[in-house]
Amino acid sequence: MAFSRFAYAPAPESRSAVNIRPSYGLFIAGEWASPLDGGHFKTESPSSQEVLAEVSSAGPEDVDRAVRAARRAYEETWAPMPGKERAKYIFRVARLIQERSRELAVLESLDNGKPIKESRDVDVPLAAAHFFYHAGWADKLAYAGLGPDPRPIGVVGQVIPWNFPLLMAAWKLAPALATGNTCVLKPAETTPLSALVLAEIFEQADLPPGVVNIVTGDGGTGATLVAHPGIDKVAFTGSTEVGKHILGALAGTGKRITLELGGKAANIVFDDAPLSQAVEGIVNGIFFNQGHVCCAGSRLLVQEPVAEGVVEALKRRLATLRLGDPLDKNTDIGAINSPQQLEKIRELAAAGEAEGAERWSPACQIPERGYWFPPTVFTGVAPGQRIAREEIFGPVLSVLTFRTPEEAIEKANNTTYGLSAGVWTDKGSRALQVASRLKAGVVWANTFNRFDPASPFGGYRESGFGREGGRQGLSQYLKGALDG
Ligand code: TAP
Repeated sequence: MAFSRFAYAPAPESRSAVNIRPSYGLFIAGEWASPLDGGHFKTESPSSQEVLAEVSSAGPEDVDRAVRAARRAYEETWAPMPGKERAKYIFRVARLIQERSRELAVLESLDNGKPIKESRDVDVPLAAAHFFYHAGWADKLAYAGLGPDPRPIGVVGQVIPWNFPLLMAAWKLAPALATGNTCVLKPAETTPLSALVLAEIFEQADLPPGVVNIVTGDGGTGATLVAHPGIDKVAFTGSTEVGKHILGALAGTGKRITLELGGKAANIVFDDAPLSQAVEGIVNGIFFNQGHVCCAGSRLLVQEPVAEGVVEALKRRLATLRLGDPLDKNTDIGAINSPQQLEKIRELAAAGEAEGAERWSPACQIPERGYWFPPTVFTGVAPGQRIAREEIFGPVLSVLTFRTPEEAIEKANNTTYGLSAGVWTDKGSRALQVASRLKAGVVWANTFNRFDPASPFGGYRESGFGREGGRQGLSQYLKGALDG
């Protein structure tokens, strides 16, 4: 499915690395359980629409069983266990993720639609890195600057989205486990498989029963989980809309909550930037993972003198990207995760055209089956247009221009979100000065979309609150010395 000048021979990763079961139960108290009052649903591959497996949907009784199992494990096993013993389990999980990395990468690309080179080189290694990093903290919490006697919060309900299914599970589970909490995790309905293989890994690692429970299902299962009275803390990653709803539903319950929500990041390119490097950064910022990235650089702010050249170079680069089979090692752009998401991207792109922005995509062949959207660039975008304000969560870039640093900062901050931003300039002082005035949780300088478990990640304003990663992330799962 190439649309570049060069034709690459197909180089598909073998599916033989995965052994998908025809059906999966719920993972509760260390066992695979059939739903008591839920049902079943099918998960399909977005690139081929092939049904991959039947998955259980947890009803209220199932969620209750999972929360009770987590409570028992919390009280009897996990919280009383010395940190150095917990560390051994978490370390083992990290090693097993590495051992099963090929299988996990293929599975993630099948279920999510993302290119294998991303699942293989980004999602899976970073997931292992999160477990390794947090294994290291488990016996050192008293030295993390979080008070002399930091204690776990209890049972945590965790709800995650479909864009980085395994990685988001790792972001949630690793710090919670390191700090002595037990978990009930709900993966997204369209991408449950890697979390279920993670459950197999917990079995392999002999993680005590009930320490992690995985309840698959739709948004209703998520709502039941976060509302369950046996949950002490909710950690949610997903859309701002659902995040606001959860925040409202939890008001007055005394439950702790962290929300990692949407974004509309500005990627700011100054005229002194290394431009070819910046073009790579722009491509990585928005077209990586089909733009299914909360911190995607979906607004390009480029300084006027170089705007035309940057856009031309960007278009030339986009014309070389390959869209198609996610399992092909040469694929750059995979499938859109679901028909609903494809519809949302189409609707917003049509709104961009209707509002007068100029739309461009490289010539490309769209596969007949599956859900696809070509990389798309809008130029002549005005700050008030929907494509400049709303999160598209797809491979769509809105280009705006600026004259002065002041104007760039004002335009970058002109959003209800505040998750991430990027600055491209030759001057270190300018990068630091601009970064300090951007209202975003993460600011990358001369790079974009870089992640490290030691680096805290999270947002401001409608992008949520709380941090994941680093000691800041640990603190979200601990009762500090000050709050008893
Ligand atoms: P959502 O529709 O919000 O879904 C996220 C998760 O919440 C899914 O597991 C979903 O289940 C579940 N859910 C839906 N309604 C719920 C409810 N009322 N109560 C509890 N749980 C509920 O988001 P999405 O479309 O999957 O993910 C895309 C969004 O996530 C984007 O806005 C993106 O920016 C954001 N995101 C943010 C970050 C960070 S770190 N800030 C990282 C990744 C993604 P179903 O899947 O079954 O609907």
